[in-house]
Amino acid sequence: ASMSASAAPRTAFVHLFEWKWNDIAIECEQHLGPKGFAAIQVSPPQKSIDGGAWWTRYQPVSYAIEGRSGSRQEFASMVQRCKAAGVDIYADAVINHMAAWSRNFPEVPYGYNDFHNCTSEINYGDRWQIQNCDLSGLNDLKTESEYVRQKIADYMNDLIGLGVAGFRIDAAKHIPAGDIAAIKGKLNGNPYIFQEVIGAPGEPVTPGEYTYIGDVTEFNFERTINDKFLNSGIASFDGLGSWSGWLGSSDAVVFVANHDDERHNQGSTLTHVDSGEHYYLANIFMLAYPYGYPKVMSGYYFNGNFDQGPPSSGVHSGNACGFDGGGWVCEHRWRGIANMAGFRNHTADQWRVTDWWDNGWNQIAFGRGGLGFVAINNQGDQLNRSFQTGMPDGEYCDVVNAEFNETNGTCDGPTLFVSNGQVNINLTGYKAAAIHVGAKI
Ligand code: LM2
Ligand code: CA
Repeated sequence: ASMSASAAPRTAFVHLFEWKWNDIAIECEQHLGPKGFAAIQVSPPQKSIDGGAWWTRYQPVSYAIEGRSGSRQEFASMVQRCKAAGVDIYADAVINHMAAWSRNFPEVPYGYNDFHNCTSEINYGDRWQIQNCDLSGLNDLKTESEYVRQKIADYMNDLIGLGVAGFRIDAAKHIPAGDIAAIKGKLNGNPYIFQEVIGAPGEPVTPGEYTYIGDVTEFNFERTINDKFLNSGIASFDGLGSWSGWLGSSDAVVFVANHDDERHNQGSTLTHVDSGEHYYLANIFMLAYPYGYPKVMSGYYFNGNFDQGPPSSGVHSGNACGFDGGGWVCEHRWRGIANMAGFRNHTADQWRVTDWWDNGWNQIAFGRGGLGFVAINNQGDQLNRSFQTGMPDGEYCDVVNAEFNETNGTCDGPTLFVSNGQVNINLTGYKAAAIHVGAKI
């Protein structure tokens, strides 16, 4: 991606779940580009079964680029407008399966022999079943076949031709790593790839099998961030990144919630629905901490109906974000989340934690090698103390609680002073503060 006003790399991306292509284009220009986000994961762009539920998009019927989010032309225009704003597009590639109807998709075409024929319920203790049987009744493609691989690659190359920079490989655990590698070998250019592999204790197919192809989702992060923010205390994040059983930082895509778990795993996933300030603070933590490539979930309200599709009109076409009274949650625009993308970009050169402090429970603070400093108070008590930051002395905009104007170097809200490397931070319950060298007054 190109550089923002201040030349910093881009290090975080957003899932604009079910957003329309035209709305995404505007969002790139007005928000995501200026805030320094690297990319957007967009909903599956291929033609799907009809119906109002969100999950129809995970039931492909052909590889034509058309559907609820808009036309092929609108998709192409979005990709170009986002690119011009410095934001890449990652397409969600549903390539393990087709829709749950008869094994016949004339528009591709795929016929009976292009599919496996195991229709029994998957036993997750059995590698062969995980990768060859129908996932939730969805027709499982013979990804070992040269013909199927070429059809999938043709689809992905079509997207690459429209300017798509990367892919989420949906249900990657259900595709042998070697098959994904073979498909990748047919792709034009060198797209970014991250694979959705839900690691689980005792299962034979592991996330680590896929890292030689591209990045992999690290579900330990999602589970652990939930447990620590809600139960065991965020002080115990000390050392994250060196824990055994986790992917290496440079292989991991991390997230507080994803579109599945915010619906189906409330209670073991922090969500906008039921986690209140913990969800916000967890996103700030994810963006501050040097582990993995973070993805911010940005969805819509669904009022207890887990199947509910998106609002019929988008944020820029008749609806609005929740904080403006609309149906879209717009987490990526919550100030502390939006501005922590800049924090991560401006601290990327110091990929380490320094000056870690915690109170043994739910208050933490840490630095990023003198380029930034963050404090997170995940309990009701006040946090008021002085911290060593290693940062140059001066006045900084608190980017969780104020907007920094890069053009004229001003801050429209609270600032923090670093003096002799020390900063005093005073937070009431469930608040955070952060400063970085890109927002120095
Ligand atoms: C994924 N990752 O591996 C996606 O993140 C997830 O959202 C997809 O499931 C899944 N894999 C398949 O691509 C969703 C949704 C399911 C839904 C499927 C297919 O979570 O509930 O299944 O998409 O649309 C639906 C019904 C299910 C039914 C199935 C087939 O909910 O009850 O199973 O369709 O008709 C008989
Ligand atoms: Ca499969």
